This record gives sequence, structure tokens and C-alpha cells, in this order.
Amino acid sequence: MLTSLWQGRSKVSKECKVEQYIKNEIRKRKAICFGLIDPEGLSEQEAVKMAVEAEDSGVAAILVGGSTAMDQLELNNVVKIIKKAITKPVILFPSNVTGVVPSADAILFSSLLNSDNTYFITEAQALGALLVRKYKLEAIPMAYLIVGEGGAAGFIGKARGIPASKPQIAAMYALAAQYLGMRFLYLEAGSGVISHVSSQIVKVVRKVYEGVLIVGGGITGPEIATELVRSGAEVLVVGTLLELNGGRKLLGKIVSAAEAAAKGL
Ligand code: 1GP
Repeated sequence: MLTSLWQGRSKVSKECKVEQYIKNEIRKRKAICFGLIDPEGLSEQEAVKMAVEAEDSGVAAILVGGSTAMDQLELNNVVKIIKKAITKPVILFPSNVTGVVPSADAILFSSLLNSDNTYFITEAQALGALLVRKYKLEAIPMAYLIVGEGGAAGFIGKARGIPASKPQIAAMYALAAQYLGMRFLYLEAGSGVISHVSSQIVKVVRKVYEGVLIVGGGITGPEIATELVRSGAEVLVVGTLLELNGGRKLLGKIVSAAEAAAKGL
């Protein structure tokens, strides 16, 4: 069964289509947003509606994943129907091996660098790598850092959250990500948290890290988007808002605010 896996080349060693698309979008728009859909507890129709609305609001891509999403078959179906409904790339944002499914355009192949448990740093990655190759998914190498308590992602990933008052610790990890060759870095405050990643942390990380800087968790309005982009974020991830009434309108404002803030820099 495994022999076929060793044949051909995998799309992991160099920048491929989706990564180039993201970088081009950043070049053009200076700062972009991703909509995050956590399929857990959503019907397929709800997930598709959220993706379509997010695309209409101007997001550059849709991430699909969640800390507690476990059903691979369901996940694969959701990704498939979202892909049919929108034109933007659909990218996996897995919290575990169960988040790897074939129907997506790419995967944020991440290591939770500040986990206390090696499973989330290298072991899940080793287990998931064969699937990524088998499914011919484009892998985007990403460092994932939890800041503060981190919500469900922090709890499940056994993260030792970077204290908001210690940006130098975030800088140390960001440099490590840089030297390890990770082309993307995601600063995560946790889904639905009250406090987003502080601008102080984003600024310090931006000083030392040269790759694509993503910030997510608790981004609920255009003022926060402006603050984070002015501090150096290039990609903002918005999830919870998509599930709320009026979220679509607010997301449109966040997308515009991010772009305007970046162009004013
Ligand atoms: C979670 O950063 C993302 O992984 C999105 O967070 O749900 O708070 O928007 P929100």
C-alpha cells in the first residue's frame, strides 16, 4: 500500500500555487483576511453559506478546521461542497491528523512550537505527512504560536501560552521559526477569546520574522484589524464572527480596514 507513496515528487519542498497566490494577494492588497470555518456543529448548508458570505466580504481564502473537529469524512464533504460554491482557495487548518482530507487546495502544515507535548510539535506532523503526500496536498510550512491562554487551541494543543507581557519570548520563537525555514507564522490568541494578540507582540515578531505573518483570535471589528495590520500583520483570520448575525457586514469592514491600514503604512 505504501509503495505508491514513494513514487513521484510531493508538493512540499517549494512554493506552489496556493502559497504563491497568497503572497501575490499580499503584494497587491498589502494585508488580507482569511475566513475560518470550524465545521464542528455546523450543517453543510450553514458551512457553505458562511464561506460564500465570507468570499463576498472580500476574504482571500477560506480556512477549514477546528480544535475539536474529528470526523474526517464529514470534513472532506464540507470542503468539497465549499470548493464548489466559491472561487477562492480552501485551505486546511488542522489541529490533528484527522484534519487532513484530500479535497482541499492546500494545508497549513503547522507545528505548534510552544506546545509542552512533542505530539503537537513533530509527531502529529509525521503521522499526517504520509496523508499529505498521498492526497497530493500543497503543504505550506507554518509555525503556530499560541499567545496567552489560547482558548480551545491552547488547551487541546497543551500550549505553554506566551504571556502577553513578554513579547521577547514571542520573538525568540519567531526567530526559531525563521531559522527552521517556516515560511508562514501564525500568532494565535484562540478562537472566540476576548483579547486578541497584542500589538506589542505583533510588532516585536514582525521585526525579527521575514515570512508571512498571520494573526488570529478575537478579531471582531475594524479597529482591531487596523491596529494589528499597523503592527505588522499581513493576514488576519476571522472565524467566530462569521457565525454571528451581522457578521458578514462586519467582516467586510474588517477586510477594508486591514487593506486601508496596510496601504497607509
Ligand atoms: C482561531 O484565530 C482563529 O483559530 C479565529 O479566531 O474565531 O476568534 O475569529 P476567532
